[in-house]
Amino acid sequence: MLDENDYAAIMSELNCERPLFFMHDDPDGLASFLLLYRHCRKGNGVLVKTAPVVDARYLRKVDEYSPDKIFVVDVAVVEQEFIDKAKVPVVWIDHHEPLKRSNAVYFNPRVKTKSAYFPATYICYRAVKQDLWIAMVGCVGDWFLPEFSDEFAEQYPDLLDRGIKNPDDALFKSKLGVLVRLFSFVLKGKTTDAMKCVRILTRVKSPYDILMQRTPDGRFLYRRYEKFNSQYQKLLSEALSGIGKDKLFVFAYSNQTSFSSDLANDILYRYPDKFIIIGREKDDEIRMSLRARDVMVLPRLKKALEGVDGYGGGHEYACGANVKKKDFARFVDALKAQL
Ligand SMILES: [Mn+2]
Repeated sequence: MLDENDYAAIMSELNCERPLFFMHDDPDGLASFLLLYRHCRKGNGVLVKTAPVVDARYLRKVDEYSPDKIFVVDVAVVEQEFIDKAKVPVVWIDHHEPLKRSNAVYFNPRVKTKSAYFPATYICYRAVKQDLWIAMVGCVGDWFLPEFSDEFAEQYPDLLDRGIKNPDDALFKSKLGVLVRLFSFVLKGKTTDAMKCVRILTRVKSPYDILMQRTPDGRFLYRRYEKFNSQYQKLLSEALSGIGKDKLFVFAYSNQTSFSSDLANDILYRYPDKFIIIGREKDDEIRMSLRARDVMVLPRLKKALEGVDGYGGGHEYACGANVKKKDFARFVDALKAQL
């Protein structure tokens, strides 16, 4: 767990002139960036797409921008080579499995408490103490209902009911959940379009500007959300029509845009006793999101990956994996055998 000294240290790190922020491309990463950026109102953001890794490929972004400091938020891996070659201080705020790196300032609650679960957004909010609504979007996006939920429900009673006591209900039974999906969907599609939405979000004053489309900015974001939401709803009903009696539920699709983690979360909420694999075909691979609630996903995934051409990892009950198409059936069988 981090404490007030850590949060104060994050605040003093933000005291710089040209920060460059690398963020994970999901609601937690986006909200983390927004909280830090909206506090200092300086610098530039970069989306870390595909794999949650900041490595030497991203040095080009550093060269282009010439920052005086680099922040990395909600990205599981920062390679030592990146830190060494970036030539400016690197501040890394994360909540995945802790890694050992030298010459980076590292804030991760799991360094001290292995089992701690606090999204990166939570850490950033405890530091900057502003933009409560953005903090709630990021936390609930990572299935976490923070202690400031009550304060939020008081200020925005129509966005979150005070009776809601778990993140699932916040995600699927409240208007806050719409904002979470919006934070997820506006990051989809072309990076230039996604970054336009990110920039708009740095200046939005109120969540109602978006939800009620009260301003041109809010309307733009909502339209972008609707565009992807209609694709998403189509895929969701297609997936749901295939639900059967088996413990294991596998749905594969080949959309250009990935909705795997959104679909996996949504279907798990409706069918909490299923083990869910949502896979998207891309080139000769299947890229998957895996979820379950009553059995651990990570150890079963590791075992199923033995002897197949693929890799994967993540949290205990929520993982991602990539397997070559030719091995997919064997991978699914290996998982099934463990259920
Ligand atoms: Mn994330």
